[in-house]
Amino acid sequence: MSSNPAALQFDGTDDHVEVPASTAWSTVSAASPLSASFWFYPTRMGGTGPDPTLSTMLLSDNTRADGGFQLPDSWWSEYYQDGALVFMLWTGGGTAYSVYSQVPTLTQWIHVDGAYDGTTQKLFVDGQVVASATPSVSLSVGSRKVMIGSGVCPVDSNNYDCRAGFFEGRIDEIAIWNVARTDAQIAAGTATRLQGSESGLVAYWRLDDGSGTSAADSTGSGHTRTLVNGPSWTNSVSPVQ
Ligand SMILES: [Ca+2]
Repeated sequence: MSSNPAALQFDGTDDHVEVPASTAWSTVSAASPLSASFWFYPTRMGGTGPDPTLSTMLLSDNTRADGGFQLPDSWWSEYYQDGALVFMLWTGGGTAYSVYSQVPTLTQWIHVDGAYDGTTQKLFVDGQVVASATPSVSLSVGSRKVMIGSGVCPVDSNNYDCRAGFFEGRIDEIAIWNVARTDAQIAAGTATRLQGSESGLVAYWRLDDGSGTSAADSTGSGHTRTLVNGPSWTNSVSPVQ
């Protein structure tokens, strides 16, 4: 078997992936840093649905459905129709902290990593810092799903549990960490396959399954993902070794 036999292809119409809610990635603060990384291969800028200007690639979602909470509490990365790549932290009170960079390149694998250590929020492209800011952010409300390849949209003011902003292209090798990885670790790791047992790695989807409608979490933590509306398996994969 190839060292990286498969990735997922999204049609930009309705394909996405959902991971059941977990507290593993729902607290982000100085005491609980966040880093989330993946490879993406866009074939269109922007998305579809209520807001066609953007597509969401990785989202820890606030559906606002739990206990009537209206505190937005999420983080995500988006790809806009103008080629802007964004890593955002959305806090209670409706404040969104974003760092972004222009990545207007289609049909090419791009590695993205968003990290927040409680002090500095950084966006990395291909292992290098391309944008940073120093917001004071603390996110911690309940547990959250993770969505891959779509964002959310409002059903009503208390419920954002619908899907929009679908990504068109390929995604591979998604990792979520609850430790502050250093710039050097991120720079060194973009093309290196993780073991799954690294300290602080809370979820890791290699997307190597290659068939079926679910994808395994290689950390052993059991965050199995469900493919919705038919993302397809492809052997056109990211360059991890
Ligand atoms: Ca893969």
